[in-house]
Amino acid sequence: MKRFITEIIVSTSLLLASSCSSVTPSNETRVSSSDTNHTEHHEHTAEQSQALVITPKKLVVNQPIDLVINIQDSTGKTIDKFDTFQEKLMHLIIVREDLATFDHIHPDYQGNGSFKINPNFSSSGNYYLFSDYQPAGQKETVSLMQVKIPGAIPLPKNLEKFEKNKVISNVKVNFNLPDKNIRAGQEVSLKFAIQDAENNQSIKDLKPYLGERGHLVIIKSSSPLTIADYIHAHAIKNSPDGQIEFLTHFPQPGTYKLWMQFNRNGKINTADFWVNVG
Ligand SMILES: [Cu+2]
Repeated sequence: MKRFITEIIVSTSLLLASSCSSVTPSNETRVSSSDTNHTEHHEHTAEQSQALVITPKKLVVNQPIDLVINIQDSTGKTIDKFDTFQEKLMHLIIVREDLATFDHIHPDYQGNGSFKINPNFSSSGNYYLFSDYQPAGQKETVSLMQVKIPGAIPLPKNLEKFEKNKVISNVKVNFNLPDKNIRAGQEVSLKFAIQDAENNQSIKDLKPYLGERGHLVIIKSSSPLTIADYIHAHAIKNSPDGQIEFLTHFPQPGTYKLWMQFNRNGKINTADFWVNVG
């Protein structure tokens, strides 16, 4: 274990409880300033948990890196029992700070509050790890961790486009916004129509992915990223065939990136989009 050091320790809040956590000292002002639209969901609990990521000393690009995530309560005591939700014990979203990269992985539970992953970071930069888990008998919790991969940060290849149609693995995803002007705090329905890219026929044989028709992760473009920037929307049951629909709200004005994932013939596809929220 000598080669492991604790890279960064970050505390957490319960999901949607965006203002009751401190992240790293440098993040504190952001966190406390971003809670206005969350008050209706706000829940405090004494049993806050935190996630620590343990990394090797040497972090290099384009090589699988062994990371250990330890879950503890606010006093540092190990939390070792978790409830399964959406078919897994932990859902982990890894993004680079500029939201140019996205990974959704399910860490292996080793017991004793410890999860293991082996991600590959394709470039230098600051990466944020949003871990989503449910301590036994408690609520779904999101913990934020950070890993810095040293080295030169590549310039963005091209500016992001606000396209509403993407073709992924021969599947065309059409993103239908309810309104051109989305407002912060309003409930909005986000619809994704799924078509065969060759004949534009609606695809009606999507398989469930983690128990739902699709999964949608939304993160507000911010620096640094905080837990308050993370939204995990759930698909609506019984939406029409060939369509994946989510009900959510954007807490604050800003620019958000959306990653919508779905299962076609056993392959998970990810379509990403940007939206402006006023
Ligand atoms: Cu997941």
